[in-house]
Amino acid sequence: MHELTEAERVNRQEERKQTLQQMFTSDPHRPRYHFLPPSAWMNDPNGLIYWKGYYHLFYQYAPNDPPWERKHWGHAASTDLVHWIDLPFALAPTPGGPDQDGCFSGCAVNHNGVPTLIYTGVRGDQQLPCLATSPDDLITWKKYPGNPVIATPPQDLDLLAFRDHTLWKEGTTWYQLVGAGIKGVGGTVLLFRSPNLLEWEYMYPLYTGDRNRSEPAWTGSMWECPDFFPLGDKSVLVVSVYDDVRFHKKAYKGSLHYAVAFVADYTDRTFTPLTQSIIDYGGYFYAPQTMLDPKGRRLQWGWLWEGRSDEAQWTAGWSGVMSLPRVLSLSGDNMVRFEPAPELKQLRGTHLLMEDVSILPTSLTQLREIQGDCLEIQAKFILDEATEVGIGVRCAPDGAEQTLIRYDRLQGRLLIDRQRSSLSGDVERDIRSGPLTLAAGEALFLHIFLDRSVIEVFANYRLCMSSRVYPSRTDSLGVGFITRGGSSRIKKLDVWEMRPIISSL
Ligand code: DQQ
Repeated sequence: MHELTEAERVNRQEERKQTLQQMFTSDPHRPRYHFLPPSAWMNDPNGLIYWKGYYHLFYQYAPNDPPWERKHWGHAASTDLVHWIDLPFALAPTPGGPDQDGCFSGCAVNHNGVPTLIYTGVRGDQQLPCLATSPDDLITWKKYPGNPVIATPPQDLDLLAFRDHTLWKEGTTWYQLVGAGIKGVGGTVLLFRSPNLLEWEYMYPLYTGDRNRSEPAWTGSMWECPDFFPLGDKSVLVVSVYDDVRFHKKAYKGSLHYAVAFVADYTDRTFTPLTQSIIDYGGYFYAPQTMLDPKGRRLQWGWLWEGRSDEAQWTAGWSGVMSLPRVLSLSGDNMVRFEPAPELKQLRGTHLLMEDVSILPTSLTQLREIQGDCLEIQAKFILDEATEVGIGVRCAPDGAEQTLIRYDRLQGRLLIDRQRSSLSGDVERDIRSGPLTLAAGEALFLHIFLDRSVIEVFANYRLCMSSRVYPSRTDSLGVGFITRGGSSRIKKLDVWEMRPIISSL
């Protein structure tokens, strides 16, 4: 076969886009109000920044045909955090350059009025920080000819990996953390400083984990995607935990990979953690990054990966969803709290409100008034004598398919039970859980976003669980309730049908 000319290549891409557009219209699992790229593979959010009236969301993107390997930076912008405009990709690997095999994750800053990215350039086994600037308000990017801006990882450490970046400024000095892992010790973040973002001096590991601790305190062998930011009167370091021994290519699944937040005192470039917690216990939320917006809010997005086989993803023509934006705050006990951005309310359509609903300990009771696969649900439960309460979503009328979001009061855990989420054998179906202890007299408040194959749960705004489900039946649309060990009540229930956001192809 002859090499494709540029015109043939563009033509072929256009045809492929049209085919995909038709497929996506009838794809029952493709989310309708979460951000997704036009097609193909997406992973980490990158370079989040507010610039001249727009929220800019860059993301790891493999726009070509499967196996979706060479990472680009995709780009979208929004004025309201809900509707996104797809923009041309921001970075692509440069043949022969230090990023010829991939433009991996990184961040964006405003450097004296110049939008500037630091990202990981990949060439063979080498992964090093590279810089790019935009002359036109973030639409096109020029790579610094002297890339990489750090020529080698620190030589005095026996490192497993060295990639991904977070930047901040103190006075006139820029600081950078690079994600890494010290062999036999654990994940670490390496501190560098620079007067100009181009010349960097290595300082020391700002903080290092211990790979030998067990879950949920386990923090793995290597830390990806560090994010370091002030929150309240503390500083927060978020890292994505990765393990070399247990890691293999298809292992971005399950509890082996999660993001951890350390809330800390940070003074004189010394980091003293006060608390450590897992950001999302659902098993699908990874590589989060935050940005500060003009309202002073700390907003976070994460990558929600798929819970089905590579083949199923390739057949679908897309993989990976961006989480909804979460607003972060700090609780009195130095834990991070998460709430969905209030801007999402504009997507609410038909509304069902019910008060003082009694739930009896029978089988799943489904609502007759509302159903759907794109819903927002808020439920305030009074447990009374029940030991367990829960909400079922994506339920078939006969219950053959159902996904349960259950609270087990005796264990003090919230569970997403996907054992019957699909009749298809080709998808992940298990139970994931996270800790949630209610104080005496505290109600259970579940705020759930269902978007076809995506479920994001905020429990009392202090525990998040995100999951993926792929029901096979077109009538798996029901919403229901369960209670066990005794009856319970829902003091207030709100359910909204959610409108789609239209993303161009
Ligand atoms: N994915 C990126 C890396 C990062 C990992 C490559 C986390 O930069 O370490 O797409 O998902």
